[in-house]
Amino acid sequence: MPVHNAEIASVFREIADLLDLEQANPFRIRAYRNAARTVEELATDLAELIAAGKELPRLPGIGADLAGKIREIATTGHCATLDQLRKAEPPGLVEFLTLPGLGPKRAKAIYDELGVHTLNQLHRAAKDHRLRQVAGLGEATERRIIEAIEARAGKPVRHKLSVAAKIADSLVALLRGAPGVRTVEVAGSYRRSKETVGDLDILVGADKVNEVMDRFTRYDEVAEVMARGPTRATVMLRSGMQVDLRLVPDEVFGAALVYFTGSKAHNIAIRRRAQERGLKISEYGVFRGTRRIAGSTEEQVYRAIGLPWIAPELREDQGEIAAAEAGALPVLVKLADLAGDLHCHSRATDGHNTIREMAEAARAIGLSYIAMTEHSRHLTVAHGLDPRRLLRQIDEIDRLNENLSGITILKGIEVDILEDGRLDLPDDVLGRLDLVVGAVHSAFNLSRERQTKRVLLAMDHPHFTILAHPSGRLIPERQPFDLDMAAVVRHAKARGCFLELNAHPDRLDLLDTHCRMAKEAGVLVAISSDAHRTFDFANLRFGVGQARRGWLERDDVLNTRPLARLRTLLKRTM
Ligand code: DGT
Ligand code: CA
Ligand code: CA
Repeated sequence: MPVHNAEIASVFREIADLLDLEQANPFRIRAYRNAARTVEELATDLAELIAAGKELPRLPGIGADLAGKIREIATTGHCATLDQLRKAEPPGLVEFLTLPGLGPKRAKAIYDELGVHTLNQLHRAAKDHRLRQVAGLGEATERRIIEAIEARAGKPVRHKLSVAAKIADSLVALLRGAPGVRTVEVAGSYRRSKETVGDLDILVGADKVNEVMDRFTRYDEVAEVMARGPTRATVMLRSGMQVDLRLVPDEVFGAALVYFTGSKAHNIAIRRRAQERGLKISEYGVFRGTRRIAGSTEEQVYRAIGLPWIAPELREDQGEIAAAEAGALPVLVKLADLAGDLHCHSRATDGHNTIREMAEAARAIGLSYIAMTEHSRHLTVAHGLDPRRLLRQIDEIDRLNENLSGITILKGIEVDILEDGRLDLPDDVLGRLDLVVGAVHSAFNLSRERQTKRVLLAMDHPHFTILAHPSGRLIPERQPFDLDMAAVVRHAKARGCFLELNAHPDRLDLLDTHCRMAKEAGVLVAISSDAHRTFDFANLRFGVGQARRGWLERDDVLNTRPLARLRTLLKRTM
């Protein structure tokens, strides 16, 4: 079985963790961690290069020793160093290290201090809130550990949309390449752009059914073929993603696509509507008696029950059927509608590229402006900017703007909203910026009342423009914090501020329901990448998907405006 970069990276990570347990040389540990990141982010498959007898590319931080290990892992699937290190530690502890969110120090503390020696004991200890007795461990880690252990025990797991997208993209490419294939559509929650996906549901229209089935079940990421029939198959991929594939005849492709796109609630609602009209609707078509009156396209299916086509992102039985009936469906915002991006970082703080590189990458995907919004000093882990460094960056941006064509860099900041609602930088500095994106990065556990007051106070600040990732959630590990979003939306309207929809796949925050609240209140939403490297602009697609789930149209989105219009909107009048 071929080894992929992600697996090489995870071997390196485990080695680093085990070396850390042994209190080995920190430089050696860091070298493994950096190598893991480098390998993981590489676009080319290293095992493939090696199998093809090619030289490994020269990679930063990967010398002869690590290159040798890459070879060893890629060709044998094992790593002698790792095996040795594993033998030196108790097996329970080695297992703890494979859980997300449990680093070596904490794992060892749990093992030694709490006398917790197996995964079962760890699960119990987390449920009983005993892990908190270890310094640095809190409720969030306990919850994450419980989730990870339960996921392993076969309980359902959900995958981030970005993870699902990578898998879906490769599967679509694989299947489109099969002989006789006419159509491939990924349906289900993925097509509805839900922030997490339980499994992928793929529909294929093709002549040569067996060839498609073979190609699918022999895909090299398949860990197990769970079921295979003449027209459907289910596989488990090595990533833990389950994929259902169905071969569907052309005459009913549209009906199957509607059915398997869901949501279940939407399906039930349209079935009821069909029944009211004396029709039957199923994955095989819309029927009057035994006669099929629609099936080949989605448009036909909806038309047969008296509705215009409804975009997948709206299919949640949240009013879309009434809106369709009334001819009042929104014309949803599209990726191509975005004119710019109002939140990104550079190497000056925790980003990985220069400002110029970020600007050029944004221009390359068709944007005409970006705002640099580095972290502010309070966020020390990100090396946040103090006034002096921010002023220097302002000058740098002025110089860059003189030299760049086709893209304008706006001057901004992602300023921390402190616990009392003050902003983390002085007024005179903030006043020199084109926009101020304010963010909560600390004290997530305040009461609803205090958290809300904190955010409203920040918005009162005359220079405040956009509230970044309003709920603070991180998928899957951090729930939204307690905030009265209706009050925030009202206040944004009153103060002339905007709300961000952070497109990072770990955030997708503004939540869809809150997008709708903003739209109804007339508060514009900024769909922002929060890019930390040039290729992060690609995440905008997930932000747009989420905005569409929130019924947003082009005019509901701040950064669809051309630059001149945007500048007017950014000037606070209230
Ligand atoms: P997921 O996979 O949990 O993220 O969510 P979905 O929506 O992809 O759900 P999944 O994979 O279980 O099924 C795909 C679609 O098939 C679902 O959105 C609607 C349809 N479907 C599945 N089960 C039922 C059902 O019992 N009744 C109806 N009406 N539709 C169903
Ligand atoms: Ca699904
Ligand atoms: Ca499914």
